[in-house]
Amino acid sequence: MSVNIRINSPNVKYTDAHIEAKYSYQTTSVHRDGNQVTVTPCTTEMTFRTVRHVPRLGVMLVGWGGNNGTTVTAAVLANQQGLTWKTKTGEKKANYYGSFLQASTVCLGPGLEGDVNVPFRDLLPMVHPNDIIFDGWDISSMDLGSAMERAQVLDWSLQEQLRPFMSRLKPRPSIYIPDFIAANQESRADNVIAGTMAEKVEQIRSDIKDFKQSSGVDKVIVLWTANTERFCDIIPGVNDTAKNLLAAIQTGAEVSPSTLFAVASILEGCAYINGSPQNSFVPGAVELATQRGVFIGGDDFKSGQTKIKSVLVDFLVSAGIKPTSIVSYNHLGNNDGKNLSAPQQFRSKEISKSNVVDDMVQSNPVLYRPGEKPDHCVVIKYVPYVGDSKRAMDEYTSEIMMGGTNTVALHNTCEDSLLASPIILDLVILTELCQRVTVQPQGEDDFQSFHSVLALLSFLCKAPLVPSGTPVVNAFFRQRACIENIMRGLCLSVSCLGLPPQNHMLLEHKLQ
Ligand code: NAI
Ligand code: DG6
Repeated sequence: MSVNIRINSPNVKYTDAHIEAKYSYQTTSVHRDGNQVTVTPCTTEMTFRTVRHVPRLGVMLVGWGGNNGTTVTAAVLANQQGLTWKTKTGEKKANYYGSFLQASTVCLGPGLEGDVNVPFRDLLPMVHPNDIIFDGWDISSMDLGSAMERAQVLDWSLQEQLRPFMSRLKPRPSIYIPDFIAANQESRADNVIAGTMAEKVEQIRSDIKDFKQSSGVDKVIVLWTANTERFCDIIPGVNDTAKNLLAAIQTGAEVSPSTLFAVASILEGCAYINGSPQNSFVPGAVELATQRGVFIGGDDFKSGQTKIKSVLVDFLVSAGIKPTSIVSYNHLGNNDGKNLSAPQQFRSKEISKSNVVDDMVQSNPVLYRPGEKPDHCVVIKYVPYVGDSKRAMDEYTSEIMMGGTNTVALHNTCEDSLLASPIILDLVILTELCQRVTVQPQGEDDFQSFHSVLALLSFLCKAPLVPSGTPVVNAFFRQRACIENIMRGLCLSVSCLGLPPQNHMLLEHKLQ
């Protein structure tokens, strides 16, 4: 059941078309001169405007026939139909657990009977996942009913109910350049677009147009959940600027499939999100998105081990404990694990899994000297038998008081695709919401959008893509607070909703 929130404040205005919230953005400017630190509070007045009309959203998945692609599509169909199914532990009902928008709450403040918590999804008008229409591409031609069976993620009795609907869905042919993914994927590639690189991009653009027209959706977001590619080199003259990248596509120079999809989406005005670790967003792609005012976001879904890491290391460092070694071991047996068993594709994943503690470490010069970092080792092994049920084992060793050692060991077993699917939904729904938000700083005539590089998605990504020169935040609760406070302002009146950020001071309970 959804909750209807209306803000009772002169700072928030509701019109038929918009919610407008006046917001006082309070920050501090800090100047350091040797041991002297001067902190100056600053307030910037601004108006947030959110379009209230929620469009019909179409999502095109690259890698639609994979474990994530089939699982997220099946989950939405099951939720739409309110399906239930029997398992050996009892009856289960379709839900959206794991989606912070659908299944987590925000505290609005104290009511007569204690704190009032509402679902995140009810803060502002947002697309409901049940209303998303899916389409997509895959280099494997298998229909989604059979691909769901191949994935071995969902319970069999649920698959039986979904198969008639899933089997009607067929991935469009895709761009296959064998050099970018593991050689062990070749046998899947029976559904590929022929022609030159430029023709392939044109085909993807025409697929987007076709989907938009045939489905009747108002807007389309494209999301890469296909195999992890190897990193590509940043080559001056090839992919360093938008102009060079577009020229390289015409001449057939080396451009990865994921970058070709990014270019096609941007040229169609569709936001593009990268759920895998590779550097699809070469500088030329970022420039193209910025020039065209199209959102891009990524990289690599932050679903399990890394999510815990972005909580645990923040906890240790914030508690004044010094992590000195982090060893993260994984084994899994799905097709993602098979692809990652090749060295270059593993290297892409290793990079995105390894940089996630940097901001937390750098925030504490009491514990770490400049440039000092914990040892950080990431291992991934392919073990077919365990399928999508990934095992992640982590050992965190830290220095505590007076030379003591504190070791924390974790073991996590979980269906990887059931963690990634709700993140896919959050990514596209949050991106769509951001497309309806504009901000007018006081004294300026125009409302402006968020930056094309949509850093707000960082919470959902292992290696957050941020505008050049801006800080990367990995710490989980800082990332979540960023989204929550912007949404509170948008609607409540200190950010999007116009409400002040949640400060957790509870002073009303602490005074005589
Ligand atoms: P999967 O291997 O089951 O699915 C990938 C699909 O992409 C396959 O069906 C494959 O045929 C297809 N494909 C490969 N190249 C393609 C191309 N150029 N165009 C269209 N389709 C193409 O993998 P899964 O488990 O669905 O994961 C997908 C991606 O998400 C992987 O890169 C993985 O590393 C990443 N990821 C997964 C997480 C999870 O928890 N499941 C978390 C973080 C990232
Ligand atoms: C092995 O770790 C396979 C990977 O695709 C991961 O399962 C995926 O990136 C999720 O990683 P994490 O660290 O968020 O659990």
